[in-house]
Amino acid sequence: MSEQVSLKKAASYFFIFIALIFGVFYVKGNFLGNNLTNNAVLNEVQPSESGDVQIINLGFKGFNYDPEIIRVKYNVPVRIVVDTNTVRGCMTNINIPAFGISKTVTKNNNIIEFIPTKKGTFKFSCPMGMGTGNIIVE
Ligand SMILES: [Cu+2]
Repeated sequence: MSEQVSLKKAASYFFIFIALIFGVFYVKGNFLGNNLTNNAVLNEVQPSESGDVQIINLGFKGFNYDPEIIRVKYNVPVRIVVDTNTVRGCMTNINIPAFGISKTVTKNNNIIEFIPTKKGTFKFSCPMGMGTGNIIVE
């Protein structure tokens, strides 16, 4: 009987622990968001003269960004439209270091734009690297 009680206790401690971790990630995501709002504007680019834009819809699936691999054409503007209904918490802070991007998307500002001026495979991730993927520029 006492064993059952301590099991229940352990389970509830575990649950609180997990809830705290998620809470920290959520707060941290929002905190970073406030700091990076201004930077984000600098990262936005206009479509090329020909009007070509590569539109990628980015969501969240299986504990990671979906798609994890984004294939784009070299030198053609990329517009990543983030589904903030599924991408949440710290995952909303999206970093693409190779192209100088660190932006926290919100419901009303959920677009990341840049021109892939380098060919190769480049990482994108949330601040802690929980969510991560590759942008392949060809
Ligand atoms: Cu994260």
